[in-house]
Amino acid sequence: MSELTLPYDIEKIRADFPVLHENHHDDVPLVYLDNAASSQKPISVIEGLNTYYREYNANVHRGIHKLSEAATEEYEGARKKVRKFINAKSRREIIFTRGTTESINLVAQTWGRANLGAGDVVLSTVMEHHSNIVPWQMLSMEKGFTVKYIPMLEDGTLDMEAYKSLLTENNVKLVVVVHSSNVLGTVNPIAEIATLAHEHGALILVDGAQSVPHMPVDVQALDADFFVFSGHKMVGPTGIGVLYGKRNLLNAMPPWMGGGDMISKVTLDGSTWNDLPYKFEAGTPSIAEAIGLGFAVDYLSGIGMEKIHQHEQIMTEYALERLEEVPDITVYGPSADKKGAVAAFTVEGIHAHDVAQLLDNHGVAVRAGHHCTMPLHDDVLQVPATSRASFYLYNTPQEIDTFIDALYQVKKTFSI
Ligand code: 7TS
Repeated sequence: MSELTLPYDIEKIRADFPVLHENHHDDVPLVYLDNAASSQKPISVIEGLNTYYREYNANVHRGIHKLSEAATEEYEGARKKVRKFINAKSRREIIFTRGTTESINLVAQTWGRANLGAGDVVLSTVMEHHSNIVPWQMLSMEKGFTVKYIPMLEDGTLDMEAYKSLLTENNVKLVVVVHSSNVLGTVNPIAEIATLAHEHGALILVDGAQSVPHMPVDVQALDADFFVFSGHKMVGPTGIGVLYGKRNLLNAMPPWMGGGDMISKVTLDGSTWNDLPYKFEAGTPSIAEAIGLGFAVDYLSGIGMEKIHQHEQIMTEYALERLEEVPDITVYGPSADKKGAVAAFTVEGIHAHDVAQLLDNHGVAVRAGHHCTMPLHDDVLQVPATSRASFYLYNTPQEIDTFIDALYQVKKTFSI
């Protein structure tokens, strides 16, 4: 383990995250391996929120007073930071939402409602998070289109041949696909999936909830029509997320929620809509949270997404190697070189929830359950639940050792 060379000074990074140094279990330190659910926050983000509330809290786009101007400047500044971070062409293509789930529902309720009908197909995958299945199922019940699913190969990757056939055989209007799976870690070949979708006249929506926090993302290089993600998984606050959309598509879409800020003119007989991005940001937005997301982007960019990705690859490879040593363990998903920073596993004879519960006694925080991917668990993995360790920029090889030691203790408790 000590031979592992990390791309940055890990102790310096860890010093930025106060919660990692809190005493949660009296005598054992916290080993936080539930990053796919939500990440921890650095001081710069926590202080950024604090400073906003203490020094320039006001509504945005409304006041002509100094405080409102300061809040608006930071809020719009965050939008510019996000634009640069994912290489969108214009800040107008960055819509602030509450998170990935809301971003997908927005596209379903606006683009979907306007463009999908009987005879059409929305193509999803069996490895999607529920948030990229259920909104399409809900809309399909109303509009009469069909939701179909790209199957997977044995190695945990998407079946690209089946994808091509599904595109050829159906009137596919939209492909909705996760960039990096929150359970298997599979990183899907988005650029290739997008090219094929476009060749067949379909658009593509990419769920980047597990990619934007962990690797460099360039929405133009991927040629994604819509790309969505959440702030809280990328060292930012909860309650803020992003919908990126190509400008011509967003311009043509009707608004979703009506109210303040999203209008150009309101009369008692009808209304007209504001320009992008405000057309999709009705009401007072999550101001502090957007500003906090801006600080999160600054923090990640300051380290460099390439380096963060490199660090996580080292962690994932090491974790998989150590998990392999432990008898009676099944790890799901592709090999480390094709995988994000996730290891979902089961221990023979012990329920996934018991594994997580007992690991917690050793200070090791993992998640157990179906991780909002019931079809993946039921139809592909054929287990009701998995335990999942997921890594981020502040995790260390020593923490993986602690996790593995704790796993041996769990097995001992069950005499396995
Ligand atoms: N898509 C993926 C791939 C996700 O991993 C998640 C959250 C979402 C969408 C939804 O994001 P939200 O911010 O709108 O909730 N995934 C998880 C998880 O794996 N454990 O807890 C939340």
